[in-house]
Amino acid sequence: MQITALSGGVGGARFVRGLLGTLAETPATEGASVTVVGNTGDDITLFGLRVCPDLDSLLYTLGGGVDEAQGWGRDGDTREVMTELAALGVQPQWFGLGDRDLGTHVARSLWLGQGATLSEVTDRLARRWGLPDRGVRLLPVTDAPIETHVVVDDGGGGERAIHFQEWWVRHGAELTAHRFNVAGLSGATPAPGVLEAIRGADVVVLPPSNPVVSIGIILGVPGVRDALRGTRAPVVGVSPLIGGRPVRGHADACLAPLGVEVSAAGVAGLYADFLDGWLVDDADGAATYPPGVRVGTTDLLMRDERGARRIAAELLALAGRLR
Ligand code: GDP
Ligand code: FO1
Ligand code: CA
Repeated sequence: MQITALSGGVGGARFVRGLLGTLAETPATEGASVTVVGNTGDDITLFGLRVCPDLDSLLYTLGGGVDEAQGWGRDGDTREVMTELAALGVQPQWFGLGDRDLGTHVARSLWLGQGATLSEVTDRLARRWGLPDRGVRLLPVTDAPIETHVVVDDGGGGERAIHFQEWWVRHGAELTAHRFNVAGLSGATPAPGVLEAIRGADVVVLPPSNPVVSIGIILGVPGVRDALRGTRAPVVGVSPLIGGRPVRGHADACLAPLGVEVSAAGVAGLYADFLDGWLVDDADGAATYPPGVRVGTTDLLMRDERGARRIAAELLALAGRLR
């Protein structure tokens, strides 16, 4: 069985880790492989280094090297380099890069500078983390450098665009977002293998990732949405909202500028043109969902890896790919 997942960072990575656990413990899915298409709209260049937060969360989580409490960054990391940069007066200091994590960014930037594509770089990093041995292929959604920017008030009656990470991390998403602009998106093409992974899958899964700045960016890469509409595989997803609220992060502040209801049903509406199945929390079962979408209910909180496995199994069952 070939499973393709479209993923953001922490929520997506925790779900995919659970999916791998479910596949490993279910005899019927022996030999299944998973292609993960990762969001790159969060990517940012800092101190001359290219940082890809969502790809890195996937690499570290699936590879067993993530800081479990944060869900991003390396386990056991230190901040010696950032401390030295602060002493040198180097900005910005609002984005904290750990020393081990910096190794990833140095290697990535070096290889990109030598002419490797982001796909090739990601493949080298994935091998370092043992992903192929776990049946996982990690693809950036595009090799083009794309960046999500957030349009906010400039304080003088006009508007200004800031990098998504500045809005999210520095300002805690508290500046009202008027809209999201994704630099480079309209001219971007899907990375090698992305469209094939969607068209050739037995099932396409949407983890509980941010619908606007994670999955929304992936869907915005020209060709991806059409591939989802056209694939013969069932497309099934997990709601990132429970009881009208994000479990973590600021998905509510991301949905507001789109005028979309902050609910499991509102998010399903964003995917209605290709969605076959939608797994929501028990608390959200009574809402009205887009016609033609098969809705399943369960406890959607991933308290631990076992919980993520259970949710992944329920999603595959909803898609008719388990039991
Ligand atoms: P990010 O890139 O690190 O923000 O991660 P993602 O985009 O992959 O996922 C973020 C989303 O995951 C948020 O909107 C959360 O509400 C959602 N999320 C996190 N933990 C859980 C959980 O346990 N259950 C569900 N259903 N959603 C979750
Ligand atoms: N999130 C924070 O809230 N503060 C940080 O300082 C921070 C640093 C950071 C460094 C590397 C990395 O891969 C991720 C990092 N994140 C940090 C998380 C991340 O940028 C965001 O949670 C997501 O991109 C939001 O989707
Ligand atoms: Ca992200």
